[in-house]
Amino acid sequence: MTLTKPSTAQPSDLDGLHAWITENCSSGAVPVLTGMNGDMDTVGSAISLAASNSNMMACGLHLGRISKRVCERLNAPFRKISNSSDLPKKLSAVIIVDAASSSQVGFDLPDDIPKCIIDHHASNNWELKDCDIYINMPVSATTEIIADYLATFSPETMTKSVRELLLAGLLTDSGRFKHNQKESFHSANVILDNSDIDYAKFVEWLEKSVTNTSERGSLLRGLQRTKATESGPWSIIHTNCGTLEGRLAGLLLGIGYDISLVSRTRNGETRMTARASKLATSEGLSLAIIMSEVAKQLGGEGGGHDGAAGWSGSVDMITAESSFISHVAKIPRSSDK
Ligand SMILES: [Mn+2]
Repeated sequence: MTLTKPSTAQPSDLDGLHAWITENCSSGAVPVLTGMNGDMDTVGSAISLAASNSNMMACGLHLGRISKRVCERLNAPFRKISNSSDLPKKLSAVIIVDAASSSQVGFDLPDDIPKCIIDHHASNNWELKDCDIYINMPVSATTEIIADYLATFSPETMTKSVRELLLAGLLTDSGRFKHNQKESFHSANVILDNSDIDYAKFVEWLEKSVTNTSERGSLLRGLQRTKATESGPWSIIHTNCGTLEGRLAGLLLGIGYDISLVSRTRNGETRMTARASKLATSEGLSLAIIMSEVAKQLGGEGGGHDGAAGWSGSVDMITAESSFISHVAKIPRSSDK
């Protein structure tokens, strides 16, 4: 497994992206594939981009909880597939949005056609050929790249529905504008400018996340099992939970620890979900790097962002958590120097 830091894209890369899209969409169908977690950023990016060309179609394995709600509200076109044989037969190319490696798509990609990757993760495992194009910008959400692209090259695509998809992706990936860079406010303005979206109303609707009785029970049991530990200069609060790990990790971080970690094991696969405070990431902690290190040590897949990352693989929970905690201990804290 290689971990390469992509060279940061320049705004002029969007010209290259547009040329690639124009060329490849002229000769056949181009599916826009989402990451298999189906989060709002990947789904919002795929559907919005696909709206700009009739030869594109947003496809993926899964719609996450928020994505499903937003797609239902907007009646947004998304094709659920289970593997590459569900894709149209004559493909001219494929676009993958918001995924740091081919394995994050969840099925084997056809390898005889050009691919375009549009992403914002800090590290990646893509293997590229000459006909491929890789766009990576250090933004808080992939929908920011798509918004920039559409506003420049296809402004007529920026309908109210597309803008809401883009905004929902940005809101969720930036933690409701809590851990984004200042440039994200520019993106938000590009998305909202000259639209009749009622911003406050939209946010309120998006925030309304209804949990059912069994999910609340699961979260509550997760809270009851919570343990705190010190790992080197960092404080960690951790537990395990059968569902909604991201939600629980967010709740736990609110208590004031540097890091929250929530694990779950199902059918021999363990999944870890971690969140870190802004203070911790500003003092040198990167959960993306730690999860990649865990993957190097234990196998499986790990990565994400400095403040939010995950790992999954086939070891038991104790082994996975121990690996995570021991990697955290090795990171120096800049305020300690
Ligand atoms: Mn994203």
